[in-house]
Amino acid sequence: MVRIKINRKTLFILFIAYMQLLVFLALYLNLAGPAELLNPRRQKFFGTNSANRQNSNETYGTPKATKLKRAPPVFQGPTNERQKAIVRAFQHAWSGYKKYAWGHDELRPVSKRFDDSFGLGLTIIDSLDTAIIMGLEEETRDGVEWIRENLNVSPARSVNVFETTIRVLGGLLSGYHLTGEEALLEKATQLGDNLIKAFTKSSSLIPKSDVNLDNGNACSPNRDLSSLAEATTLQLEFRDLTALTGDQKYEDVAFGASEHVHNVGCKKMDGLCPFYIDGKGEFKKSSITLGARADSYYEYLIKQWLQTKKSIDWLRDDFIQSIAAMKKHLYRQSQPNSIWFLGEITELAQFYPKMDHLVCFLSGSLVLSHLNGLDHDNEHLEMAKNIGNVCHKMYENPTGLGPEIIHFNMEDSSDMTQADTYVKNLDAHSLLRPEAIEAWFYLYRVTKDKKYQEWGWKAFESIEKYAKVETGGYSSIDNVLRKKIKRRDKMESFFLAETLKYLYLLMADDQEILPLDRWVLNTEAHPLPIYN
Ligand code: DMJ
Repeated sequence: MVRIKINRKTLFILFIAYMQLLVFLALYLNLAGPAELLNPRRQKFFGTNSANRQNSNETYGTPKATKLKRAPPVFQGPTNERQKAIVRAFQHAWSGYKKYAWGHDELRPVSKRFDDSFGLGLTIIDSLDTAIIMGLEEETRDGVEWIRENLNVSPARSVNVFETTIRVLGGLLSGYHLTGEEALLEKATQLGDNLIKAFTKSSSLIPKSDVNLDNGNACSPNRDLSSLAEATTLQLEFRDLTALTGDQKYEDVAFGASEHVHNVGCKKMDGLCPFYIDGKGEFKKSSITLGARADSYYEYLIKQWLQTKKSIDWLRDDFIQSIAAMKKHLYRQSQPNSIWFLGEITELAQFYPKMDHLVCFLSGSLVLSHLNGLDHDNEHLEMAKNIGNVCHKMYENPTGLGPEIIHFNMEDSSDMTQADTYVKNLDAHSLLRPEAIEAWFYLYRVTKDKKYQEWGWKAFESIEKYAKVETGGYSSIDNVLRKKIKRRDKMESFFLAETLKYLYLLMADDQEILPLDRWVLNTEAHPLPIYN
């Protein structure tokens, strides 16, 4: 009989080999991504892929050891005349861009030239998931091919980290989720590695506002200040990149900025924060607003809470607290017709009855709150409807398009013919922004009230009438109060990424496309999955 002598050292080596085999098997069978193994906190957020399989009726491709991957959903394309018209508008916008600006950032449709402030082929990436959702195969194929063959995510230029994250990183990630095309994830990861330097080169948890995508230099050119929105609207995208790559660093740096703002607390105004924050992470005296520079901070509180499967309580609590503070400090009624709106608090602590078109986004966040059990007395839904309503009022003017900013009359008056709102000349332009239509999309999902579709359709007809440029593309316009329009010669990428996407979703017969309990739309309307 052969006797095998096993000493303690051999036993130890065998034990290690056995453990490695177990880990390898777990990864191979996709029972847990490496990130779950590395970081127990993430396990709470994303669970495991085996849980995904049980709770979903989607089918899965080959399990990849290093990624959380779902099979892309299938989109059937337009099912009614309104949707078909919106798809034609998308194709008109895309073909103008393709003819005169292909590979550049944005089309200038009147002069048939282009703008290049990012150097990233912005419109292709920002629009890609709209083409996918609309079922447009040729546009999708061309877009993916350009990204695969031509996109250089390290151009030698300084870009705004927030804009690049929400539009480009968000667009690449959602494109990946909706197609499964590996090149999109590869580019997203390389871009994430360039953008992350805005955090690693900062001496605080707040990232620099700008980063050079080539040499990694990072700075905040405006007096070392970042806006609240710039620092706290990166987290959905960076967390998704972590979920897909298994590399924890992306989520950690981005979430650090959110945690910092949470810890500072903005207690003076019950959770409403001033819109400037400096390089040391300290808030600077500045206005309080739901509009430019602050808006998506509030949006990402609830959307991060949803993305992380409701596992981080303080995100939910900060959101609820901030809505209560909005009601207390910013939510007012105009005169004489008592129209609810959200105003601002100036640097000098005065209430200012002004509302940006951007503020209309808040309806969506309030609807999400309502749908997810945070709205006990339907107060959030009520507020969402009132904001949807005042955003519709913004569109009641000669062109039927919404201006950039609106002001409200607060003077007591018995003269009921007096106007509740007015638009200053400098604020009368329209960039064809999405937020009002976004609001009506969310409100339609929750109420099924057809008036929201009608409002959206009217806005679309006005876009067709006043913003369409015959030779291709759509243009921002100078003054929505004048029927004799002057074009601004710019087609913003968010017109394709958001405005047309929300219109298409709003008109859908099947309101189960991109169900809101499975997808969270980033602030640029790029859908990212809620992992089970
Ligand atoms: C978009 O880039 C995003 O929605 C952002 O959060 C705010 N502004 C524009 C569209 O208006």
